[in-house]
Amino acid sequence: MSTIHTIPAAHPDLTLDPEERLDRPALEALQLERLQWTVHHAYAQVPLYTRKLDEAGVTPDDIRTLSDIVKLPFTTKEDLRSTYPFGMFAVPMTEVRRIHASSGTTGRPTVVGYTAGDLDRWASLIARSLRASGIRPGMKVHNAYGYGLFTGGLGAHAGIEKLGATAIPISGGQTARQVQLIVDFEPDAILCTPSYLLTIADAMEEQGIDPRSTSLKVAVLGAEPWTNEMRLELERRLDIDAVDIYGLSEVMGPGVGNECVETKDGPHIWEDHFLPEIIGEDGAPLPDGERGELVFTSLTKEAFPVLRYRTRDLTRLLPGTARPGMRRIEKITGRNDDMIILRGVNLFPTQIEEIVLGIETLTPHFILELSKNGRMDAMKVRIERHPELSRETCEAAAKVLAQRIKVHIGTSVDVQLEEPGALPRSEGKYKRVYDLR
Ligand code: DLL
Repeated sequence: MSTIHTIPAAHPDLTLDPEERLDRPALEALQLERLQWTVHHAYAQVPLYTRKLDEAGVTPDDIRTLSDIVKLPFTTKEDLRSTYPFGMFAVPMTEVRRIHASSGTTGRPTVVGYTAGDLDRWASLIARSLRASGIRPGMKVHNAYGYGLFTGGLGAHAGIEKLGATAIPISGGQTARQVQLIVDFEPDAILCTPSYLLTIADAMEEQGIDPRSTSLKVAVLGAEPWTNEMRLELERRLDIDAVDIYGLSEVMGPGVGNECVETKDGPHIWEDHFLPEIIGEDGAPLPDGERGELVFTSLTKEAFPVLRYRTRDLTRLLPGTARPGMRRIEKITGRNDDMIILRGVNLFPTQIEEIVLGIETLTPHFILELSKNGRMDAMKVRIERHPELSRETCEAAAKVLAQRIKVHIGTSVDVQLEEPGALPRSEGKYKRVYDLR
């Protein structure tokens, strides 16, 4: 690699990776070198990429600058499914040290693989992410992401150890036990989905433990969309810093990007390993700052390189702040797949979350039910009433919710109050929407 031009560290007390201090020109030079390697590697080793590039009339040598990336065809979830299980692997199976798979709620799971080098880079990126979140060597980390084929548990685990922190590999579920171990082991940090942290906080209260009184100082939350309102709610209830970790199995797993605790302004993408783009609905690239679908090209992956993978996550690219050389994404509040179209109005569940959390007399426990009312689509917000407030206060709060949804989103919904504890609790990725149509 050419000379590293470093920019001053935002926080001189932190030992950052040298790449985290690269200025934009140096980072882009590194990206180009790695992009060219990746395209050659994918084209030579993965028949689907050979075919797609041939069909598009592009050869790896056509990638001379970073902007040449637009010449490459997109890769979709369907492409990955069509090669199930191992057709996208770019190294012999004997070189694959680990396999993960996406949940596959809609069809076949997507299977991904990692070489020893991939696993090492992944662990380093998790270590970088945890450090950006405020976790330091020597701290104890309660890892409640699910262990198994899901990338969350084992992915985060390796990074905790790599950082020099202590991993507590509890995995997801058994909430009462989670609370017990938080009390007994006194971890400094917790890793889980934001909805599961809410479940844990409730369970603490049920056991008579003040969630603000525990040893926890930091939560590194991701794997599902969540809002800044939810961040404030969790920070207030648990007296912690809540930081956003982003990633997806197809591109690596957790740690594709992470927020910095000092700014909490959306995940910085670790651009030395992943090249992000934003595209419009027609697939045309959009400039930084404009909202659209996030697309990634991996830059260092050996076993499972991806070229212009369409994530279906909606966000925009913003300039770096705490790591000035690396761009950020705006906090992801929706996926293409989550969008609800209700009588011509597009809405995302996180928009409802934002409104719910803005009304103090409501609880954050709600689900959305979609049904048909004659030929019209209808949506019901089922929300648990506040256990300590009177019926009248809760009913008034439900009315305010319906009004605010009407004003801010532009659609009428029914709000139905439920008894405390009536709705399912999260144990990982929360299922918020029930489509009964
Ligand atoms: O959820 C990887 C992960 C594990 C990320 C633990 C963070 C923490 P998948 O199961 O493949 O991988 O799901 C990926 O989850 O495309 C987003 O839609 C969503 N997602 C992940 N992180 C965030 C986040 C893991 N921080 C899909 N904010 C992605 C919003 C997120 N959505």
